[in-house]
Amino acid sequence: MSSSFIVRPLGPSLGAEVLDLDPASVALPQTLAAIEAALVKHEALVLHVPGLTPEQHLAIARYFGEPEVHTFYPNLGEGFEQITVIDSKLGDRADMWHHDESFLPSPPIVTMTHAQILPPCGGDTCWTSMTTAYDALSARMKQYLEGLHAWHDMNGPMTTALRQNVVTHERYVEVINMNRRHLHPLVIQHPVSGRKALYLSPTYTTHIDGLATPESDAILAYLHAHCQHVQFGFRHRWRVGDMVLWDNRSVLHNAILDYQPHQRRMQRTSVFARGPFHA
Ligand SMILES: O=C(O)CCC(=O)C(=O)O
Repeated sequence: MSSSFIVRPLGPSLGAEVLDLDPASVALPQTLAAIEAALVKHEALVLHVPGLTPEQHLAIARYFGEPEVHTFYPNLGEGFEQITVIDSKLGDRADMWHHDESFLPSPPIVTMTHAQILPPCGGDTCWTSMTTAYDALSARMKQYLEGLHAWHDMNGPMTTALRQNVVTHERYVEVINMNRRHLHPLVIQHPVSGRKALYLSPTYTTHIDGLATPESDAILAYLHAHCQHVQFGFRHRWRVGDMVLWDNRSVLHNAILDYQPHQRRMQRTSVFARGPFHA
């Protein structure tokens, strides 16, 4: 059994694929250490693992951190509660730019999604590199953002979901009452690479703490537009059996909703850091 593989970059800012991976070696510590190093470098990493078992999926997740049992989505059931199912047939999708659950005090650091059922075309996922976006800011803007914090809130997307009939009113009220919001620095530092990244999204970030509303709105509008420049992005066209891992401290992602009425079903796990989620 070989634990070595080739990493081929897929995008200039982020994204790479792992080639010649021995499927039997995928959950070995030495393979996972090499996958982790490639993930830190490339921020989103595609593995071609059609035969991946739920046991192997969880072994990969446990290597990176504490796998989450997701509050909102169904899962694979007993023994595999940490493997969440996102199935368009149930109305579930994530067609918005976001870091996973950034409204939590310590949001997931890595997410891994394994494609199960795909539409004939469409259903791609996009990522944007928040480290490259940060690097491209002017020195003046970097200075301005230093020390600022922004609120991340679950209520806005829940209201959108209610309006789209994706959640019931009972579920909406239940989630709103959880009061899921948290203040995070606008710029975080990756604990392994040391790179700085913007930490904000049009989905969850409501405002910058301590600024007047028009100033906060103008700065966030500028930063959201800046982060979505195509040159910071990477788009993956899925094949059944692909697993993409991404580092939520370095990227935003958005799963394009352009395939209805076809089905798209993914199995995914996100993991929490065992220590602080940023440096
Ligand atoms: O379905 C996808 O491609 C990604 C969905 C998503 O946003 C997630 O799993 O966090």
